[in-house]
Amino acid sequence: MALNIRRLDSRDAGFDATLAAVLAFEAGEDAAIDQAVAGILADVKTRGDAAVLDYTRRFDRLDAQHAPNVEALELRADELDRALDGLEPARRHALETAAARVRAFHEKQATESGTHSWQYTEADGTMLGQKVTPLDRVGIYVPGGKAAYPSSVLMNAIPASVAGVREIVMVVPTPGGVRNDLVLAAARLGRVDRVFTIGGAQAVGALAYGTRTVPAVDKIVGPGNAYVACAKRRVFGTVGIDMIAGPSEILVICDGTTDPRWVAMDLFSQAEHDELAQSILLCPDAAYLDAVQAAADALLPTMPRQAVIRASLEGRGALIQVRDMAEACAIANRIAPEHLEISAAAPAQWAEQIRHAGAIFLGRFSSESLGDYCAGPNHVLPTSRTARFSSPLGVYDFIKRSSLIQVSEQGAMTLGRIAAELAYGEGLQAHARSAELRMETLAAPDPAA
Ligand code: HSO
Ligand code: ZN
Repeated sequence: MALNIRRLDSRDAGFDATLAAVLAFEAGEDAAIDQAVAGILADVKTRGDAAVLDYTRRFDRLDAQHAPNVEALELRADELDRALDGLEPARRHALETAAARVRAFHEKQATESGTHSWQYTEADGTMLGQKVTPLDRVGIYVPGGKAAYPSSVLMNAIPASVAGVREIVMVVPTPGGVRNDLVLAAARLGRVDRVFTIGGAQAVGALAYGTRTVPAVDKIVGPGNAYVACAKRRVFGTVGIDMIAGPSEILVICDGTTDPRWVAMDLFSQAEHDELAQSILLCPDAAYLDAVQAAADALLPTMPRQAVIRASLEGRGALIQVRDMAEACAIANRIAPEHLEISAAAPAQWAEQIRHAGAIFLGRFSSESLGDYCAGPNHVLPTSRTARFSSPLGVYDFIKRSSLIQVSEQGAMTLGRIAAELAYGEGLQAHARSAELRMETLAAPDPAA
């Protein structure tokens, strides 16, 4: 059956409203999930290991023999080594190459300003600056089951490791006791320090509050199901969190000269993640949109995940005819997609016009899937139009800054006068006097002189 993908034309009256409706996405907070998560978190906070053990046995179907205590749920370093050594050689080579490329990109990112300390000294000797410190301890959540992506382990662990985080703790549920060796091998290559086979809201709680066995971390990153997302929202403030990612998105802008099968498959590649994923194509050429539709129809039956792809493309996908490439760029800025492919002969001139996108793929050979695995940049990207104000996960998410202020005697006189004046204006006497006491001492004649 042909794919029934929505076809739009930017010249049509009502296009703006239609586009807004296609883009609309409500994360939909579920009150029942929120209540369940609140209970689990409170229980982990008060009962610690005992609660983590109870929920893990229940939700991951483990008996007392396999999960006698939380200590037994921690993997030893040699178990990660064995997972890596046991991989089929081509798989292992691919994972190692991906890890090396992702590390190289993030090492380059770490040389940027913003990830380094700096300071300057004013004429009167006052020094001001910024001191950068990596986080002490980070928790990485890795989903279990079919959504367990080894590539995501690399993408979360490597920037933390490059940033200099002292300890990286990973949690991954093993429902029924089944381990994913590719995930464990990725943890090894990502230089994860400790791995606990726990998951769900109870794992988020354990990382946020700490238990006898699981150390409390300073920030929790990584994707998860609705329970995990809800738990991360709830522990935010006690710990830092990364973004709460929405479904994957791809926007392709094409000048109409790329092989339509390539573009159809690129749309499929994000559609296959999730029924709610969003794949959109913008092109000035109506005949080309027809060709992509035909290619998609021909290719769909060959896809193991065709049901997911169909649901995504028919529910949230669109093939949109635009006036020209410049208009395509303007619409792309409105969509602010997670991934943008500029599949065109001269991509740079169009990329210049893009202001909002998580990752921009230039030229027809830059398929988004290469970015997902091994190009080097991070694949954890802002979704649901948040690229308007946020950035890919990076080294900068695993450091923080402290301000440095060292005031000279001369500075204490000039700054003291300004501070005291403003403090009296705010009615804060102690602030004013704190500055003035120093000024008075400095202004008094030196008895030794
Ligand atoms: N495209 C996903 C990441 C991913 N793709 C993992 C494959 N594996 C992020 O939007
Ligand atoms: Zn992907």
